[in-house]
Amino acid sequence: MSVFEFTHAIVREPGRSVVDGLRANMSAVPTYDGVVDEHRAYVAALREIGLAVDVLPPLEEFPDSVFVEDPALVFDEGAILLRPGAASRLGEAEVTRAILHKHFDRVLELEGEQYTDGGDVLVTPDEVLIGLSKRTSRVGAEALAEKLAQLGRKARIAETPPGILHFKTASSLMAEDTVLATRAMAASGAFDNYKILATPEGEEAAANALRLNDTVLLGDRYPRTIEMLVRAGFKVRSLKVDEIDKLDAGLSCMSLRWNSAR
Ligand code: CIR
Repeated sequence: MSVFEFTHAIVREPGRSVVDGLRANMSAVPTYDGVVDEHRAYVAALREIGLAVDVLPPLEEFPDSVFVEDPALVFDEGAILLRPGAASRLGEAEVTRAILHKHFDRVLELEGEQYTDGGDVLVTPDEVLIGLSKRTSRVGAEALAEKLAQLGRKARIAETPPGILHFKTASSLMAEDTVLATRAMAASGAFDNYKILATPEGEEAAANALRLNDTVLLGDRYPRTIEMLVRAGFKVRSLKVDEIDKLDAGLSCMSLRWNSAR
C-alpha cells in the first residue's frame, strides 16, 4: 500500500490568539477570520479526499496550536509525543497526549530536553528524515531516532538549511522517490538519493506542500510550482494560504495523518 494512502487525520481549530502566533516577520499580522477560512477550506479538502477528520477545539493559551503537526508524530503503527522546541509551544505536547491515546494503542514520548518539532520530520517509504533546526536539537533528533527504531522505522538525521524554520518548510514528499524542495534544500545533500523537483525562484514557500492519496495540496500563491507539478503528472488542488503563510506555516503543519487500515 502506498505511503500516500491516508484514512484519518487530526486537526485543531485556530483560536482567536492565532494572530499572536510565532513568526519571523512580526509586521505581517494574520487575521483570525482569514486563518479560520483557510483552515476550514483545508479541512474540507481533507474530507473530500476521503479522510475521516477529528477536529479538536481551539486552545487560546497556545496561539500556534492549530499547527498540530509540531507536537506529535503519527504512524499507522503508533504515535510519538514530541517536545516542541519553542518555549511558547512546549505545553502543546501535554494537551496532545489524550488524543493520541484515543487513536493509537502505542504512544511513545520524548522527555526533558529532547526538543523536536514534527515540522522537522519527513517520512518516506524507506526512512524517516529528521532535520536539525532551531526547534529540533541533536539530542532531540537522536532520542527520536531511538523511538522510531522501536516502531520499526529507520531514521536519518539531516541539516535544515540556515534561515529555514523547519525541514519541511523547504521539502515535501511527492512520490515514493521524489521530493518537492527549495534549491537551498536540494543543494544541502539531504535528498541526494531522491529525485528532486525544485521550486522556482520566488516560490520557495510552495515546498511546504502535502500529498494525500492521489492529490497534492499546494498553496494557490505558487502558479509556477503548480504548473511544474501538473506537467510532471500530479493532480494538484490549490488552497489559499495567505494568512497561514504570515505565520511561517504551510499545508503539512495543520494535520496529523495516518492509515488505520494498514
Ligand atoms: C511556529 O513558528 O511554530 C508557527 N508559527 C508555525 C509552525 C509551522 N509548522 C510547521 O512548519 N510544521
